[in-house]
Amino acid sequence: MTTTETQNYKVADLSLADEGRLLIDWAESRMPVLMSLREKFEKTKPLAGHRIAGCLHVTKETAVLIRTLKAAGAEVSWSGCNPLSTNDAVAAALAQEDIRMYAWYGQDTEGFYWSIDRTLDFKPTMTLDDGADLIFRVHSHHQDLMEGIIGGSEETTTGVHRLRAMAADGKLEYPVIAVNDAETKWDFDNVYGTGQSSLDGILRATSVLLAGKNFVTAGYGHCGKGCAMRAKGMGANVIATEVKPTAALKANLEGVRVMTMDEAAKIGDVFITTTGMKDVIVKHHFESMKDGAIVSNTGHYDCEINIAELKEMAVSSREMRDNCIEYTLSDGRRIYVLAEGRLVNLAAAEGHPSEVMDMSFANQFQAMMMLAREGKDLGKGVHELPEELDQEIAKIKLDAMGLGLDVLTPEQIAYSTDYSQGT
Ligand code: 3DD
Repeated sequence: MTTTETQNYKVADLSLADEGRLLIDWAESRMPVLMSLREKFEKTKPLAGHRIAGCLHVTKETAVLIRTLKAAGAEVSWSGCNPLSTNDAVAAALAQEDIRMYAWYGQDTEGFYWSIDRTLDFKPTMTLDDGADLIFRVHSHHQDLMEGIIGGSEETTTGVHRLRAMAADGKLEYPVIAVNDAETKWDFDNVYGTGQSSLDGILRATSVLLAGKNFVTAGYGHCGKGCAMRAKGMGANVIATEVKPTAALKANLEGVRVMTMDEAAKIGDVFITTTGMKDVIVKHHFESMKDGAIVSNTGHYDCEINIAELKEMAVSSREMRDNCIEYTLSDGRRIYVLAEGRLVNLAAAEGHPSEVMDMSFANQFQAMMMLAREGKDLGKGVHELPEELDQEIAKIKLDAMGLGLDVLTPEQIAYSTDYSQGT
């Protein structure tokens, strides 16, 4: 693949920039919270003097976050956090907007880490991550930059889990804000975003009818629940597999059948893994699957479906459609893998809708502001955003949606702390 490269960017094709600008305009028209933050801070530029290195899926929504960080005064460099999630038109548009952009769809492993390294050339003062690959790269290959870094942020569940493990091991050398743990992120992005975008990816890659199909979600956490909810809405018979008793119980009480993956493998038509765990669908599951079974993943890394074992079992394979490879087994059964087992919502579609990323990225913006204000006072480790921020973000969203809120009267406020009034 030929790319367009200068010292300050490497993208697939700069001539796609016009298309990228249209996509970003579309996203901006549906992200009122971020746009209100941009309007609020573009004059005072509180992030002036800061250099933010980002490693997060390069989508039309991420472009709105990047533009907002820049409008608030920051210098920004960026790489994609997954080899298959970069929208090349958006990357091209950002490369023309004085953003140090190193991202292109279909990167190999070398290109992926080369891109991360380039984003560090301007010696960032803050890092912004989705999956902790950037923070981990700084710790493993660029310790010399640590002194100049005030702190970082982390977008996703898997990344926060990884950073908490690093901190527990005493290996996390600077403060990181867990954006994923903000309610206006996880309870919207992970549920409604993942639910809609994962089905979007499955349908773009297969165009199968979901109604009547046995739809198996491995995991019934926020993401799995979102996928189950949306599949149910499309008329699928939803099945959940779990390792956590309370999650399995919730699935059952919400009308989702619960069984082991060994059992689900025999009857499933469409599978999606949402667990963040490795080897969730493996060889003996493929051996049980029906002819025509479709497997996909929406977890951050591509470790949940053991494709290497499927490749060993298959006697042949062929690419049926974009992001859809057919593996034929020795007895003639065919199994379809979507997006090479990578996150199907971003690799085969456009990720979550702008409306929900609006709140996730408002939290990212506020995390950068918090680091600029008090990062030096935050100790090493994983930190949370202040809870009141959630209500602030949700209120801006509601206002933009024209949805009214009731307000507690003084008497009600007094009542809420008056323990003397019983039945
Ligand atoms: N993620 C999903 N859709 C996205 C989009 N449209 N732009 C950027 C990132 C996007 C990933 C996030 O959901 C992140 O919150 C995660 O992985 O948890």
